[in-house]
Amino acid sequence: MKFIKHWRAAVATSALMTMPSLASAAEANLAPDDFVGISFWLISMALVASTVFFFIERDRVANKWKTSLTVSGLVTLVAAVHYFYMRDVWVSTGETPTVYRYIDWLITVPLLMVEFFLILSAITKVPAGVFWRLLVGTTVMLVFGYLGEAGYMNVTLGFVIGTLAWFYVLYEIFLGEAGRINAENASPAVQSAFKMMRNIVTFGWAIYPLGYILGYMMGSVDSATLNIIYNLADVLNKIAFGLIIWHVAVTESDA
Ligand SMILES: *C/C=C(C)/C=C/C=C(C)/C=C/C1=C(C)CCCC1(C)C
Repeated sequence: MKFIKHWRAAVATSALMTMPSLASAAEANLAPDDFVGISFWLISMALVASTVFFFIERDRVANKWKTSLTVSGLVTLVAAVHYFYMRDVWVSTGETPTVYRYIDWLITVPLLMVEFFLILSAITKVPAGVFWRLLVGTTVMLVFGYLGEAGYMNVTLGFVIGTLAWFYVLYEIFLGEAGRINAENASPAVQSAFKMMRNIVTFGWAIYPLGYILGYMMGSVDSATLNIIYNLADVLNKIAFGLIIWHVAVTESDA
């Protein structure tokens, strides 16, 4: 108890000491009319809450579903930390934090894709090839997108190769082995989750290559609009995607 009291006092003192310096850096604080900045804040907090939710709910589902929820929680955790940085870049400079987005995507997108393998693995035996194709396909998509956007290779070529890799993973989950295993072996609940997740990867994910074309290649969308769209897209593509998995895990565990 004594220790906690001292510790509390220490925290309070150091908080007071940092306050003047924060106040003097007023331009680094969120302005009430900075709606892009506010959207960065909102999604940061929603991602933190989702992470806690997925990790706690892991207790509630059958063993074979736990890995899926762990991965959902890791996706929102990694994204939350990146959003803290992106929010700071935006609020203090008004610039688009592209490099943080790509680092975030490089970790979270392959993990999201591997969820297809994991939910099928909870119900049947799935060849490791499915895992690797989903992982490598998404990684190639992002690496070439980055090389194009950062100017290490021709912008259009980077975009074309990235898009082909996206089509490749779409093929895998619609018509390839993953799609077939789902159609032939999955319960109705798993099939319906698989379908919703597949639609997210098709339509929700299309926002990013569109942003690349309109925002980066053509310059016809301003960076504020683009950031709001990306921020909202991540609510669907990371949090709602995780909730679909949570829902099927709970349904199948209770069955
Ligand atoms: C949570 C973040 C997600 C789901 C991000 C997804 C990003 C993409 C689907 C990016 C796709 C791109 C292409 C299909 C072509 C090349 C340019 C990219 C990387 C923007």
